[in-house]
Amino acid sequence: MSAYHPLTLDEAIQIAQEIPNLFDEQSNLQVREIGDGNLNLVFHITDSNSSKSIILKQALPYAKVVGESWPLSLDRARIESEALILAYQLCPTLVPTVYRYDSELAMTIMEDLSDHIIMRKGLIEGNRYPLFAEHISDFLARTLFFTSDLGQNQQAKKESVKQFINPDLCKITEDLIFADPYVDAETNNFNAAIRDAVEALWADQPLHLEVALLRMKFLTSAQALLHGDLHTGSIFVTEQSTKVIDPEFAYYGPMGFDIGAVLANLALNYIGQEHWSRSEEARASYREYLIDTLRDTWSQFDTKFRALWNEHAVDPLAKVPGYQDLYMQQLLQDSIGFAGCKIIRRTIGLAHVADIDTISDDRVRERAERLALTVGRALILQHRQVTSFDAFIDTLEQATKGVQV
Ligand code: SR1
Ligand code: MG
Repeated sequence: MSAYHPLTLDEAIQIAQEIPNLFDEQSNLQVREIGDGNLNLVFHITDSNSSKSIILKQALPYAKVVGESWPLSLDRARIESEALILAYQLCPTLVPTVYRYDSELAMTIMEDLSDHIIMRKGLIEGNRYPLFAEHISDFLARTLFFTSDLGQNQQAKKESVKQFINPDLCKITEDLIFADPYVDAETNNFNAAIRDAVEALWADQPLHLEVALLRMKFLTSAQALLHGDLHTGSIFVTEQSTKVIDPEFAYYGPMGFDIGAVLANLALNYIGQEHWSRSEEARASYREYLIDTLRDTWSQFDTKFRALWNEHAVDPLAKVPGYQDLYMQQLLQDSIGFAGCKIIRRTIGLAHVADIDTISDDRVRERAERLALTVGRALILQHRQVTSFDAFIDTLEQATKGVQV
């Protein structure tokens, strides 16, 4: 079964059966295709005679969300499996184990995380994840530090940059996050009720200037190996555990892009709580939990990244007085700017988030969408002046108090 083709259910079972030391001969394998993302096939394979199960993920040669008219390189499957393996070396408890990668079939076989829930779903259900900030700040600090020029040999890093050149997937981001939402592009997808606010964004020259600067950074800054798509749909959680999946967008880019993705998606859930069906008190309490998680994520990341720097930096100028503080301030500013871009793209661009899209009341959904645009725009416009993470929280809370439909 060597030449590339999308696998059938039977073929997925056959492949799973042939993996050495995984399922035994008495196994009775069952399979379901469960891919609900935008790009790939995902097979869930279980043995009904034992508790064993695996995930087989196969890249399609086009973007599933659009169809064959949007071709995509199968090399992203290699990038995803190599990024997962690298992340496993740096944070073994925070990513699934990769059992096998097959370049011909563009397929990765990995640990099944069915005992976890996709974080976006968990947040929409109103669950709390008390260890998430600790875990994700570990993931961000370790993956970003040790793949940067601060944390790895600078010649080795250049080889690694080559390994993770990912033009097709970067182009998706360049278009869908840093270009299309700011013009009347065909890929845009928004609620007709907010057209006035969208047209205002299309005409907003000061905003476009800031987006151009962030886009330039995404295009040119090979600061560290990024996950590249670190939203809450790429994170599995339980109360005790966090697992980052799906790094097919991995490439060497600006660190703030990954940090901003986490911040933006927590903020999108906060914004989506406009639809809260429980008591006002319960909504306020859940929003407080999200604010605490946002604060803890940034502050723990900041502390951990600085600690890694103090202990492990290999750059000969790393100890220059003042360098670390300026570096961290730049990271904060980048993270806030990228978070703003991500909030806007998830509101009016091609791919949305269920946190807002599933709000059934039209007026409430419209209010949430307007709030998202207000927050995203404010974050982008101020990002180069920010000196404290409080600016992110203040923007979110003030805008929430102010937006009326
Ligand atoms: C065509 S792919 C649309 C989006 O899905 C992925 O999760 C990325 O966020 C991408 O931008
Ligand atoms: Mg994905």
